[in-house]
Amino acid sequence: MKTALITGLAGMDGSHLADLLLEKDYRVVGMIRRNATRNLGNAAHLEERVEILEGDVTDFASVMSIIQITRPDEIYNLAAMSHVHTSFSQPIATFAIDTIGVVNILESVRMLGTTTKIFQASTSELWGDSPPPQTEETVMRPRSPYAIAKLAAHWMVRLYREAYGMWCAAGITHNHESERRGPLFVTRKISMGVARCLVDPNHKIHIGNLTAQRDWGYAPDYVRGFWMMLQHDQPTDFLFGTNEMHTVQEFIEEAFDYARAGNWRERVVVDQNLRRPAEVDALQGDYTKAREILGWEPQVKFKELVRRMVDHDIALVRGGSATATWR
Ligand code: G4F
Repeated sequence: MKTALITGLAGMDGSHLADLLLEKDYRVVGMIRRNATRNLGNAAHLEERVEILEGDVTDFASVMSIIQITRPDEIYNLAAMSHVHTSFSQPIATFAIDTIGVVNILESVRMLGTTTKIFQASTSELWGDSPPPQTEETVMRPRSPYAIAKLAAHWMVRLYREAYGMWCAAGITHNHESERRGPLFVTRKISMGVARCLVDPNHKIHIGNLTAQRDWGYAPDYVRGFWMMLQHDQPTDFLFGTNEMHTVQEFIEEAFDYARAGNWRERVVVDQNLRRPAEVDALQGDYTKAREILGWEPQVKFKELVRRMVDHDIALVRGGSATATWR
């Protein structure tokens, strides 16, 4: 039985990955931040099936001791401050979590001298304003504190691979969403907003900009790619995307059409306060390398993704448990 350590277990990707690895008979260890109240977030349903250890990726001692105690075959570093807009107001915390976190993992494994394979979650935000479609070879021109922190982490992983021969690699993921997405990301804000519009005639959805273009895929497809990367014999970075690009407005239109929620223009308010100081306009991931080397393909594309999220949130609203803030 293989052991996997997942940082960021309580997040969307962490919980989907844990679901997958448990199906594959892994022993799954999840690292979560110590809080006054234990909050497993998206991983609450896994409490009985995974080993939960409290620690913080920014704290070398806890990272080192968790790796030493659990001796994982694979580490998936998914812990991050992942909200791009927030990184502009919290650049230092973003750097600590998104850059120092992976260095703590790399250093721990290097010092312990184990053969642990390490997956690092890199991001399509690394491409910044490089024109689409992007590939692994596209020039990286990051445009946020988040992207710059992730860029430093990305290069650290590459450095440890080349300098020390360690098995570490980054998955450069384009936007990926699911029913477990946090309510402050635009897709979930829209799917929850549409669901609310069905039951509340006065509900408005506040959106920062309608024109940004993203390559939106389905998170369970992407975590499958992370696992496939670590089963490959060579450590190398892979881009994960769907090679499609849609605007925020198209996401809104699709969600309103599917839910039969009326004219979206009467429900969506463009709110300048939600604009970022610097925007990434267009991201589209050409995943040829992942398809050719790993045999990876996304199963869920744009329309199906919108439908799944909207269906989920309509059920949530009708069940009366949609309490999250989506402003
Ligand atoms: O949903 P978003 O906040 O995702 P963003 O910034 O693209 O980042 C996500 O994907 C990255 C992968 O490429 C990850 F690395 C990152 O951690 C995160 O998961 O915004 C998507 C787009 C942006 O252009 C944003 O400006 O939607 C635009 N947008 C327009 N109005 C909005 C809003 N985004 C948010 N969150 N809220 C709005 O009201």
